Amino acid sequence: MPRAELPLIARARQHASRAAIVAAEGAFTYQDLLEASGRVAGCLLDRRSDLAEARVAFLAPAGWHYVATQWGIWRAGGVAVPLATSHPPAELEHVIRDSEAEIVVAHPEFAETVRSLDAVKGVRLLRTDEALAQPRHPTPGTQAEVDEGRRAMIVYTSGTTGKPKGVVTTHGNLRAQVMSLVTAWEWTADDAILLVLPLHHVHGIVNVLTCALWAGARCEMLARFDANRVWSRLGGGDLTLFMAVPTIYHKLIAAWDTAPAERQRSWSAACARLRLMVSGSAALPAQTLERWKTISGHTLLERYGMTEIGMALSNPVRGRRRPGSVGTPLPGVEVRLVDEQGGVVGPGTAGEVEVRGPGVFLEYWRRPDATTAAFRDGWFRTGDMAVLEDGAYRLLGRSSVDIIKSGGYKISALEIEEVLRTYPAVAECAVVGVADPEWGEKICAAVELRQPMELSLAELQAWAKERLAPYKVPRALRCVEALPRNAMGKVTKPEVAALFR
Ligand code: MLC
Ligand code: AMP
Repeated sequence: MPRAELPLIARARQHASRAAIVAAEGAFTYQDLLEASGRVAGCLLDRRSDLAEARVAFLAPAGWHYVATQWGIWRAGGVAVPLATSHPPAELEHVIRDSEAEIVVAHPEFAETVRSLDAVKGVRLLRTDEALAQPRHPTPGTQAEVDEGRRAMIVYTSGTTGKPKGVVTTHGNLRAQVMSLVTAWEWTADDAILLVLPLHHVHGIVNVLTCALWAGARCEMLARFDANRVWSRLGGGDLTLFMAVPTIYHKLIAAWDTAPAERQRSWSAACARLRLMVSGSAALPAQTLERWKTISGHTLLERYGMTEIGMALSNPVRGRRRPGSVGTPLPGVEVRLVDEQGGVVGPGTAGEVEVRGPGVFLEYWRRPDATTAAFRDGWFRTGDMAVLEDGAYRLLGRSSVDIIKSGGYKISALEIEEVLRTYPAVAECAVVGVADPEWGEKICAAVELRQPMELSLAELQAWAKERLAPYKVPRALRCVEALPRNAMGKVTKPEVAALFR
C-alpha cells in the first residue's frame, strides 16, 4: 500500500469491484479507476516522484478520460485545473496562462484545439488516450505522497474584477466539502447519480462526481445536457439521485410538456422512485418548484453554495423543505449575516452572508490582495445578501449588480463589457442581467455606437462567440445615443436594465 494515500483513493480500494463510472466509453469499476489513474499518474510523473503542485490543465468531455485524468493528476501530486469544453480559445488561453500550467492534457477530440493555442508554447502536451494507455509505473508508488494541506484544484470563477480568478482548494478543503454533503444528503455506496453538469465548476465536480466516488456509488455521465436523453435515463428507474441548476429543471419540464401522454406517465413514475432531487447554483423559481413537484412527485431540495466554499446551506433530506429558502448550515459549516460595518445582525434583518469552516478555499491563485479582501476576521465574504427567518436562510440577491447568474453560471458584466469595448463599432457599453424564467438572468448589452457605424444583435453575437463562452454572449442589444448616467457620470445599471423590459 502506497504511503500517505489520499482518503479518496484509499476509500476506492474498499469498493474495488463496484461500478464507479458509466460513460460514453463504457462501464468501469473502482479497480479500473485505480489502475487507469495510476497509469495517468505514471505518465505525468515521467520518472519524477512528485509533481509538487505543478498545475496540470486538462480538457476532456465529462466521461471516463476526465475522471482518470483528474485522479491521475491528484495521485501524481499535481494541481488539477479543469478547462471548459464550451470555452472558445481566448478563454482557454486565459486559464492556461493564469494558472501557469506546466502540463496540458487534452482528450483526442480537443487535441487540435489545444495544440493551436498560443498559451501552450513551451508547455508539455499530452493526450488523455496516451496517458491512459501508459504501462503501470514500474515503482510500487504510482503516486506521490500528498499531504491534505496541499493544493488540489484551481477552478476559475468570475468576480467583480475583469477576468475570472482561480479559486484554489486543498485536498483537505475538498474532503471537508464532500464529507459535509455525504453526511447531510445521506449518500451511500448503493446510490447511483446521473451527471449532466459541466465539469469545470464545483456543482458537477464536487457535489456530483466526487461525492459519488467518495461514497462508493455509481456516477453515470453524459458529455452534455440533452433533455430527452436525461428523461430517458431518469425513466430507467435505476437512479437514486439527481442534481442540477434551475435552468435544467426548466428545460426538463419543457421536454416533458411536449412528450406523448404515455411517455409522460412512465417518466413521472420512474422519476418518483429516485430518493432525492437537488437544485442549486441559482435561485429556484417557485413556479419551477411547483411544476416539478406535479410532474415528478419530488419537492426539490434547494441548497446554496459557491466555488470558494463548496456548499454552505441546505434544506433537509428529511423534514420540510421550504420554498424560497435555502435552509440551514451544512455539517462543519458556520454561517453568519453581517451589516455593512461588519456587525453581526440577528434574525429578521438582512445582511451579507459570511462563511467559515474547513471547506473554505485557500486563496485566489496569485492574487494575495484579492484573497485578503475576500475575508473579514477569518470569515469568507460571499457578496450574497440573506435574511434568517424561522431558523432558515432566505437569499435576497447579490450585493453587486455586476455579478450575473445565467443558466447557473456566474458571469461578470465587467468582463463582457471589456470584451465588447474592443468591437470597432462600440464606443461605450453597459451589460446587465435581466430576469428570465428559463435562464434566471439573460445577458443584455446597451451600446453607444461610434457614429456613423451601425450594429445588429446578430453581428455582435457572431463576433462575441469567438471570444466569450456561449453563456456570456449577449442575448439582447439596445443601441442608445447615451447610456443612462448619474450626476457623477457613472452608468446607472438599474436604468440600463429598464431598457430591456
Ligand atoms: C446557452 N444559450 C443561452 C445561454 N446559454 N441563451 C441564453 N442564456 C444563456 N445563459 C443558448 C445557446 O446560445 C444556444 O442557442 C442554446 O442556448 C443551446 O446552447 P447550449 O450551450 O447547447 O446550451 P445547453 O447545453 O442547453 O445549456 C444549458 C445548461 C448549461 C443549463 C445545460 O447552461 C449548464 O450546464 N449550466 C450549468 C452551469 C453550472 O454547472 N453551474 C454551476 C457553477 S458552480 P442557439 O440559438 O445557438 O440554439 C456554482 C456553485 C453552486 O454555482 O452553488 O453550485
Ligand atoms: P459560483 O461563483 O459560480 O460558484 O456561484 C456562486 C453563487 O451562486 C453564489 O454566490 C450565489 O449568488 C449563487 N447561488 C448558489 N446557489 C444558489 C441558490 N440556491 N439560490 C440563489 N443563488 C444561489
